[in-house]
Amino acid sequence: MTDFFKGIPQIRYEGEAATSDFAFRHYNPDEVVAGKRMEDHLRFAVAWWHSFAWPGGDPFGGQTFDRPWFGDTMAAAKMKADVAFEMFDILQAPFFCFHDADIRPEGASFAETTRNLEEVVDYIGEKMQGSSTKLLWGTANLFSHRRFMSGAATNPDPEVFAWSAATVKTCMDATLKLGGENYVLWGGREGYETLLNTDLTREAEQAGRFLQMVVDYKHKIGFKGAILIEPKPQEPSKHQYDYDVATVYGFLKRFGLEHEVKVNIEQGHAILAGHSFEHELALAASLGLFGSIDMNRNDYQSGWDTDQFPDSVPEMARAYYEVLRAGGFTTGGTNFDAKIRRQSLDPEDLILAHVGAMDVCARALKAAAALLEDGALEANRAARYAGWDKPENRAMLSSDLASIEARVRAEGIDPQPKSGRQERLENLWNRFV
Ligand code: XUL
Ligand code: CO
Repeated sequence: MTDFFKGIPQIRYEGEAATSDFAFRHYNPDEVVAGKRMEDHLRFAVAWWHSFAWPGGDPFGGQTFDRPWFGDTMAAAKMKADVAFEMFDILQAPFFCFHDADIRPEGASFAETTRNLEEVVDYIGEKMQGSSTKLLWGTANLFSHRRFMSGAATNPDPEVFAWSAATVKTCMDATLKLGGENYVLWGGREGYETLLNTDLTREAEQAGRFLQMVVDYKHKIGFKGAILIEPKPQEPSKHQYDYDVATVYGFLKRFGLEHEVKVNIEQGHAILAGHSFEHELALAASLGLFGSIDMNRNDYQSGWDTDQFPDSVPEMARAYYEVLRAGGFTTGGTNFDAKIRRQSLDPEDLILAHVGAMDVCARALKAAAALLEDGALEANRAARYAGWDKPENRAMLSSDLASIEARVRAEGIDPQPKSGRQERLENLWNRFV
C-alpha cells in the first residue's frame, strides 16, 4: 500500500441524499437500467496517461503536479502501478486503458524498452489477479518521442515505419497478455504540417498496409477483441488523416478493412471536427463501425483538445441515447480520456473528478434509457418515414428514373410538405433530461 490516497474511502452508491463528496449519487453499478446492470452498460475505464503520467503542463508552463512516482525508472513505474490499482479500488473501476509509454520507462534501445514493457506488464498482471479491474484497451504511444515527429506508419523514413510496426506488435502482445478487450490506434502524428513536403498517396498506402498488418497479427495471435481507430481532425498535426468517422470509413473501404476495424469516438475530437459527439456516434452505428468511446469534453471557447471530465448531463444523454440505439457496448466502454485541471493538485481531485463524471454519465444513461423506453421519439422517427413502408414506394429503390417518371405522371403524384416537429421533439427530450 502506498499512502497517496490516504484517508480517502472506497466510493459507494449512497443515492441523492448522500452528504459526503465521496459518494455516488446516481451511479449504482447493480441497478438495472433498460434490462442491464448500470456497470455493464457504462463499462467505465480510467485512462492511465492522464491520471498517473500527466505532469500538468500547458503551452506556457511545465509540471504542476508533484507525484512521488514521476521519473523514468522501473521502481517509479511500479509505484505508479501500485497507486493506479489503489485508485481503481477506491472507484471500483471496472476497466483501465494504457499506452506503452505511460506504464514503462523508455530504454536505451528497442530491446531494452521492450524488456521494460514486459516487466511492467507482468507486474500489472499480478496486480490484476487481486483486483476486479480489467483492461478495456491497450495502445502504443507513437507520437510523444521525437522519432515520431513526422508520423509513425506514414513517416517518410522507413526506419520509423519499422520501429512503429515493431512497437505495435509488442503492445498488442501486452494487451493480449492482460486480457484486453480492444486494441486502439490513435494516429497521433499520422497527418501533415505542410503539403509542400508531403506525398499524400504514399502516406495513405503506408497507413493502409500498416493497418492490414495489425489486423493480420490480431488473427495470428488469436486476439478476440476489436481493433479500433480513434478519429481526430487536427492537433498535434495540422491535418490528421483520421479526421472523423466518415473519413475513417472511407479509409477502411479503400483498403478493404471495414469489417475488421471499428472506431473509438472521443467527445472532444468530435467537437474539434466540427461535429457533435452524438453525430459521430450515430454515424458510426449506421456504418457498422461503433466500438467504444473516450469520454471527456472540450472547452467550447479555447478551440483545442482540453480533455476535461464531463459535467453536462444533457450533452451526455444525447451521447448515451445513440449508444443505446446502437445496441450498447459489446467490447467497448466509456474511457475517461480526461485530465484534471493543472491547478487541481490534491490526490482527492483525481478521485472526485472520476466520481462526478461517473455520476454525470449514470444520470445521462438513465435519462436516455427512459426516453428510449417511452418510445415516443422513436415512434415519431418511424412515422416520419412510414411512406417508405408501402411496397410500391420501396420498389422505387430498385427502379429507374424513367419508370419513376411514368409513375409520377400516372398517379398524379404531388408531394405535400409535412412538419419536422423539431421543437415538439425538443420539448419531449427535455421532459426526460
Ligand atoms: C489524444 C487521445 C489519445 C488516445 C489514445 O487526443 O485522445 O489519448 O485516446 O492514444
Ligand atoms: Co482519446
